[in-house]
Amino acid sequence: MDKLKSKFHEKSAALRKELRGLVKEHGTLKVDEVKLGQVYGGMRGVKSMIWETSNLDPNEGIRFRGYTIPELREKLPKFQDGKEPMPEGLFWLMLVGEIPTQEEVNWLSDEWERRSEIPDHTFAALNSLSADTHPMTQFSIAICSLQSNSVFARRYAAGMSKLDYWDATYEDAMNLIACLPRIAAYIYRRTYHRGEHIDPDNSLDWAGNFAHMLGVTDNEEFKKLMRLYLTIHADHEGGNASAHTVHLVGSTLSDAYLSFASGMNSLAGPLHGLANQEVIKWIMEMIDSLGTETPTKEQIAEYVQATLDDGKVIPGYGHAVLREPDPRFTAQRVFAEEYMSDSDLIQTVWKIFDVVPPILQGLGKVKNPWPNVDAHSGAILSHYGLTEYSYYTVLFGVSRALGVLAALCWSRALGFPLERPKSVTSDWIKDYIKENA
Ligand code: CMX
Repeated sequence: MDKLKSKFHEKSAALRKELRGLVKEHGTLKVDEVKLGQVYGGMRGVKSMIWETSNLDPNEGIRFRGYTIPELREKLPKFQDGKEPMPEGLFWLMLVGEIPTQEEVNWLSDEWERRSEIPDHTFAALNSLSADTHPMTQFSIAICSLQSNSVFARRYAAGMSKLDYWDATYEDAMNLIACLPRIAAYIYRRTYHRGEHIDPDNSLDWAGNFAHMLGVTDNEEFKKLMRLYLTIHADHEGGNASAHTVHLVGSTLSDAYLSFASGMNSLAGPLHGLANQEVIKWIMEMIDSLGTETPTKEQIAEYVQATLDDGKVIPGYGHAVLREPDPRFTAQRVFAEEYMSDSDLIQTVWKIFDVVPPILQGLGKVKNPWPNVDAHSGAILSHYGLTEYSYYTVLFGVSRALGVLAALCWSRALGFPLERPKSVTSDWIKDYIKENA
């Protein structure tokens, strides 16, 4: 058994034992109460699931196993003498709760490279799709097509014991994560570059190799960006739509491939991950409509107002949990300040940041007027030549695999049951009000 797997087994078996006792002793302890507004309001804030890999504070933002993004940038191992963390290190941290050594992260890079062979039928499935199929649809189909490799599905069919679910899920998670850069790059090249594919460079790390296979630019900064990008998008606790979808589907014992593909279909919605393409589309339309690449704050304010008057949301702003600027936005801003602060597009993103919050605050209903992760990413990607914005959510998806699949390993190891909350009808609610209000 490899070192990561045996560490995970040791830690998860100990927690499983502890939790059994804890639930037995305190199972009736109230941890929350649900209000009618939450029942009709998308279950905001209802504490109803366990997610070990990260936690989201409304004001401070995300912490991965207790570490903030600036701390991860400092503490996680780097590729060669680079400054950005390697996503391999974050996966290790999320899975076993320890910052790995450089040697451990290098091992994980090599291990993912070893597991990265894609079956021919996955390429054939992608090649059968029309080139205008949305990249997220292609991504989801490719992931489903890989499911024939599922160790969990094969061992389940052969009568695997419940106690081994964690083991087969770990194998699936590792294999799937290993394959994602190649698949995602294949989708990019077939959709936007006449199917001229670029072979992997196995001297590179997971994120660096992905950047290489995308073939957008020779600029080494783009590899650094991918390391940062694939780290900061990886996890956002368990209640967000894509993570929760993976959790829900996984709770039926669907394997990691089917569960993750479902999560990607959820990420593909414009209120969630697709917002990263919507942001840059909205900015480009604004630039076109104003006829200038350097709009003033006054011009931006008018355009924002016109968007709201048309009954649309301002993409990249607002959040269901956060109540302050998203630290993932700030991390990208810090990167942009270092490498491209004189870009007109980046300057526009920063002006939008000054203009939008007071306007949204003025509406009196928006709970969080601040930018989220999606407000910044498109401008940085465009700077390096990745201008095909309908591809952006695939990048988010590749990263999101790290968190949701580490969490799926925990769900299987802790023996979580089928998820099945209770629904009621509006008639039931009306009767309840009559009797209780
Ligand atoms: N622009 C305009 N109106 C907004 C808004 C925005 N950016 N954010 C929220 N509102 C509106 C809501 O549409 C809602 O209006 P109605 O009452 O008329 O329906 C009202 O403000 C209250 O919403 P809220 O409680 O503040 O926000 P929610 O928790 O319901 O929704 C979110 C959160 C992210 C869906 C919402 O802020 C939004 O639509 N933002 C734009 C899309 C976006 O950037 N999504 C990406 C989020 C991050 C990610 O998952 O990747």
